[in-house]
Amino acid sequence: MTNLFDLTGKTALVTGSSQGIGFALAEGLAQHGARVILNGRNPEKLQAAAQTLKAQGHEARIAPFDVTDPDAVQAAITKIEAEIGPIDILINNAGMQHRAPLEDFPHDKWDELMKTNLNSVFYVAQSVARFMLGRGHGRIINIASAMSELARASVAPYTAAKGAVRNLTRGMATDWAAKGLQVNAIAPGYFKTPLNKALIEDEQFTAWLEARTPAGRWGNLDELKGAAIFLASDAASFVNGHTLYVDGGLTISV
Ligand code: GCO
Ligand code: CA
Repeated sequence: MTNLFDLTGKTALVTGSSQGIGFALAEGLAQHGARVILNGRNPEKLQAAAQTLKAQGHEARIAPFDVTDPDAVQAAITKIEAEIGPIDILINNAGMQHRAPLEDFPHDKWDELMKTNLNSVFYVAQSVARFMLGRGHGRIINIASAMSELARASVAPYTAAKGAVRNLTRGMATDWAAKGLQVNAIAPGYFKTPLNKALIEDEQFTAWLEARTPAGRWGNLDELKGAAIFLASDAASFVNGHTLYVDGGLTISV
């Protein structure tokens, strides 16, 4: 009986993976046999994260490049394919948050947020897909958000970007599924990550979240791994354009 979820021998690139959701997903894929390549802009943080995975007996390398710079992305992906090997799995996780009332939202912060949360998903997927299409197989997982479905005050630009990530995922699937690629998204609800530090420290927010979420709590980062392993594995060979919400029921409840 073959294990449909086994990722042994696969190479996975995870953007924004020195900490938070990206690191947890890289760890999850590694725990199921994948060789992982960690990406971020800070080589020292990446080295430390890779060291943590190696100490667990996993194969981990680093690829520091700026996912918002299309030329840097193209050069980095070409280098990875040539020097490390074919990328079988891409997780587009890099993202940022900036909270402010929309009427006061700075234009430069809007541009930075769109570049990091949306443009990067296009740039990295396009560069990686060019290689995957040549091989006739590959799996791309974009990290959307509960905010792909819901909205809340002070994060309208993030909400717009994550809504676009959900639809870009569908668009990628329609362009690339016939050529052997599966492209899907994971939409996390609220997890205790560095990106949410301000929220974690806000007791009022946690009280609101616990009341608003059917599961009644924040998610634990390890609870995101299963969705990534599934969508990265042969078990998802006929799943395309799907957004899988991992949110304790937040997006389906009133
Ligand atoms: C916020 C949070 C959310 C989470 C997550 C929820 O301020 O509402 O940052 O956007 O990060 O995306 O799914
Ligand atoms: Ca862990």
